[in-house]
Amino acid sequence: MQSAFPKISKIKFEGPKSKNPLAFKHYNASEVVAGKTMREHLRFAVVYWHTFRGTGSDPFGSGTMLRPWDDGTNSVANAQNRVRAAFEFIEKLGAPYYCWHDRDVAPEGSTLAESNKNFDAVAKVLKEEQKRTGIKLLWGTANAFSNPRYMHGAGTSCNADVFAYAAAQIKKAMEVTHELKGEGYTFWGGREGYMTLLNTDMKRELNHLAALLHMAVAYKKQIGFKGQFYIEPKPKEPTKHQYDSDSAACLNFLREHGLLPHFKLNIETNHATLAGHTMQHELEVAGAAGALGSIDANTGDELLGWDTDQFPTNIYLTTYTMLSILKYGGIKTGGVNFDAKVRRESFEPIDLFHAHIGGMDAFARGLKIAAAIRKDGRLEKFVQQRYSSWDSGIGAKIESGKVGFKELEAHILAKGEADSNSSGRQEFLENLINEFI
Ligand code: XUL
Ligand code: CO
Repeated sequence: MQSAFPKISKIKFEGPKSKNPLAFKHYNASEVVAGKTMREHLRFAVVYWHTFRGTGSDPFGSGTMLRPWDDGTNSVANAQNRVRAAFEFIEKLGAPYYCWHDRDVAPEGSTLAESNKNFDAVAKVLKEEQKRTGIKLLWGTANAFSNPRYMHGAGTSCNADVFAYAAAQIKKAMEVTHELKGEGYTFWGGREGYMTLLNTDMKRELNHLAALLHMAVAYKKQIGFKGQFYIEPKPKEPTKHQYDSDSAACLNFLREHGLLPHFKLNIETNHATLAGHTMQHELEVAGAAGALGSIDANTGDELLGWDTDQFPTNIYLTTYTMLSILKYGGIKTGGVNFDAKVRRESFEPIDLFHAHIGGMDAFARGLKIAAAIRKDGRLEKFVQQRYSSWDSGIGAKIESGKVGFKELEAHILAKGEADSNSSGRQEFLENLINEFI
């Protein structure tokens, strides 16, 4: 196959002074920050769906993307060629990982058997290319939302046969993930939610979703797949209400159904903001529960209320993201996965490079800044000090469960009034962050 990106060579680190749009200014894979290389900290991944299957279509117009390596057909041969173009891109970019949905990489057939056959034929090329380049699969997933059969949901469909189809599809996607030595497997409940409660038996749907995930846990054990399972929160779009709406809702669902030991969360920025939260809020909720697994790195647009999946370039966003990630011990099994797409107007192949280079540099800066803030220690010390009333005296007694209402009443009756409060110093702390940006 001809080169898909003939004019572009391997993207190098040239440092902050470089004016080369095809060079990293901050992401220096081998540079050590806070005890690990940037490559090890960030574990960047390229998504197959937006980057190699995104057409640029929107509800008002058709595709715009120029992808010379793609013949536009739904053939297996075209899908196999596309794999080679994808690996050329990921290799030139220098990202160590990629992620896919089953239906991104291989065309869906007219029967499940035909789809599985197509998938195997493309997986063979994925395996060859992984071997040739050393690029690894961060996670795989099944697209159980695009096909019209999933109109009412997959695991939460009112149609039991559709549930069975989803199970069969997930089974195959897990097998291929395992075969390609994937390091994880993600569940995003694309249509696991409702459009109206008038036609919905929510309790039954949630129980079915839990049953599907339990089956996946059991099958994982059967085939000896050791990768991490992730569940990806999103509050709405395509449905009005998705059951996996945010970190807290996912954790509650997993806990209620005895699934928590088997899952971590894959937190996506634009999903966090759609849920009315910040990315950092979602990371903290997951981190506090020991369930921070991976991130889908992107950003929304302040003025648009939907999942615009833009590449992250905001240094505050990446700094706060990395502050929380470092606080919880860094990314372990997951990665920084660019679930992001170039704008419809950015239709040339080179735009894919600009987008990813920008995202990787923004995260490298976020990492360096967050590490510097942690090394400086003032922020952490401030927070420790803020809670110091809990380190001894009555606070320590409450935390250790040694006192109840009666003892606390006696404590306050003896004092007459609580000790005075200290300022929260939000502005001081915001200025402190700005010292590092
Ligand atoms: C959709 C989304 C998905 C998941 C994988 O908003 O984020 O692409 O990441 O299914
Ligand atoms: Co995502």
